[in-house]
Amino acid sequence: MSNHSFRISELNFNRRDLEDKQLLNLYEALLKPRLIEEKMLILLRQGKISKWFSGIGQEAIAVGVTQALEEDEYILPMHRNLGVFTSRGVPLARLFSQWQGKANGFTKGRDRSFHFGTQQYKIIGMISHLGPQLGVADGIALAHKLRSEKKITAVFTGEGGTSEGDFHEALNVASVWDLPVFFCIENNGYGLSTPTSEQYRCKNLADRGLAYGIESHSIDGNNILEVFSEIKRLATSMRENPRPVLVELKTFRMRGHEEASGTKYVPEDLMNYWAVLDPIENYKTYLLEQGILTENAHDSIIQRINDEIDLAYKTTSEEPEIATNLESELKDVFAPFDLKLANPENTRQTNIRFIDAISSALDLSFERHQNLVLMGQDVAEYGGVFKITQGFVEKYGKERIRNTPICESAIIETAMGLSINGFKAIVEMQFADFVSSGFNPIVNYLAKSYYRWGQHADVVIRMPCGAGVGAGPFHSQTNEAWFTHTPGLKVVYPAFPSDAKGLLAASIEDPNPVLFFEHKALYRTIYEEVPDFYYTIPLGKAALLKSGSKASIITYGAPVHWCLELLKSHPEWEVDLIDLRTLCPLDYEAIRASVIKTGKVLLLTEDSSFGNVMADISAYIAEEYFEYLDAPVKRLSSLDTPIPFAQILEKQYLAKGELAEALKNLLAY
Ligand SMILES: Cc1ncc(C[n+]2csc(CCOP(=O)(O)OP(=O)(O)O)c2C)c(N)n1
Repeated sequence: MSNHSFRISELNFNRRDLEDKQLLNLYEALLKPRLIEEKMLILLRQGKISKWFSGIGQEAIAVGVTQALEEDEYILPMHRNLGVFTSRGVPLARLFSQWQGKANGFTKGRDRSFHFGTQQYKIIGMISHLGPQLGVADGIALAHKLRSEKKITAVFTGEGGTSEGDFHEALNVASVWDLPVFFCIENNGYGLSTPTSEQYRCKNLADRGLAYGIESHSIDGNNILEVFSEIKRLATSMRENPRPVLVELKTFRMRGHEEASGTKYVPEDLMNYWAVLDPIENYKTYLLEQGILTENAHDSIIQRINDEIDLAYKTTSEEPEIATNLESELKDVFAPFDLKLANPENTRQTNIRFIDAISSALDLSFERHQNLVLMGQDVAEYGGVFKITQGFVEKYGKERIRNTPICESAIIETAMGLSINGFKAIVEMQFADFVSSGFNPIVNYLAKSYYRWGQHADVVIRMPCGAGVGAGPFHSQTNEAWFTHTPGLKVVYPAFPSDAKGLLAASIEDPNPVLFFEHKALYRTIYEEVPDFYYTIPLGKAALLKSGSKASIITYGAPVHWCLELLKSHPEWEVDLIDLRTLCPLDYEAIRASVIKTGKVLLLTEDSSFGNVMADISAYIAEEYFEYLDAPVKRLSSLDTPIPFAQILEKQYLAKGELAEALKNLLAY
């Protein structure tokens, strides 16, 4: 026998103070997902649905937890938790349409199975990566807490998912912030083919709670009355005394990981052992023995549920295939947003640094958006490593200016959860380089959420970036191209204080996820007259800084200043200098107009060469405006090496040293 060591020798049902009607309701709630699954297995064999992750034998967990929560409390289920959806009363026809990729589903055919959320039913579905929703639950719970609402949030993970970093980060954040999150580990013995012995080495996963300072409990996951009563008891106490609780619900996966993969690797005796512990059969026997249920009543419940299933299935079958619409496919990558331009009458200006402009945009945005929260390492009393948020705690309080543990993933997920539950969030990366530790939720959760099921991600991630400061490979990167490649993210990269202020304010207003790049070398070197008041600059508009007819330099960020410096000593080089300011959306019109005018283009970036943003702009110009060109499109980027530390090496790395020569050659071509 595998070491799925916990064993439930028998199911002892204890009704406590539950009335007959409640006991029967729980029974019916258990039966529903089972009967739907039986239907799905038939349809799967007939090739009418694509994939199925069975929860047969595990229903007591999803049903028990959902029934124990208030209807307006969020639940974040996993792929086997059909019982969450049925217990919340999600119409079956919509579920079936979802699984068949039809329009009446929840994702317009854009995602499959349980990969969707619905605010209407307060269910926030998973993404395939399993772990990220644990941190999202933190954010949802934080939003409740900030509004002083006595609500808890329940989130599921399998025991396999507990090996992911997201699990540990999410538990830790919930612990240090006392967030009322129910972390429910559904331990079903196997993660795909991997038994628990190869997944973790603690005796019970519940024991992990201790390491995070979190109360934890083990629950017999096949016993609906245990699950329901324990969760209800704990939920009541968590609402009064907000804190996370970890529960390990022990059960077994009775079918393959998904239907096609089978269960050959599961020892037969283990399967047999669990088969007799079926949560529905045993509960039925209990109800019959207690005289609460009769066989006749049982048959009529089955009939009623099956009728509902058949009717819903008929509705879905008659629904046509989804109609394709290119326009809406492209449009739905971003939540609609109409920036109301703010341009104050009073144009008093002060000469300030780039860094002050960022600080001012944040400050004014905090005044303007009462639901705005900032999270980052050392951003509170310490003011952030660049001191951009100095004094903010005194002004806006610790609840809105939040120091975080070092856990980029969970904090970005928390930001997503805040957005789901009505807040706006800013996450400060201490250095843009560290965003790699939060990459997954950005590119998979935040970027795809609106397209998948219409949930915007009102999150700005601030990215202090860039080289030229002698900081070596891990504090110098300009990693915008990691994100411009991913549909669903906006990417902003200002070069001047006034732009930084207006674009940051606009990014915060925008309900979509924005990566906001702030070049560290500009922070304290670039000054400008900047309006004192709140104003916005729309994303997606480049700035023409110099106008000339001989060539176009298209660039952004620190290289804008390299160009200005160079052109100062070469007034005879009459060029268009375009500062893109925003990389997504990109101002194609500004590029077009300049290329047509000059016929020669230099595309300049600080980033290393292969696959940077300019590679695409180059391809765009070559494809669309070839006949206007008087020279090959010239790209100038930094070396394809990591960024070296020693100043002399860094200087050699940066494209700046090649700029004068490259421009001279282009003009002479
Ligand atoms: C990050 C990531 N790695 C691998 C997978 C592939 N995968 C999907 S489900 C799964 C097993 C999950 O096991 P567990 O969390 O115990 O949940 P269960 O399927 O047993 O309910 C694996 C390996 C994935 N979806 N995401």
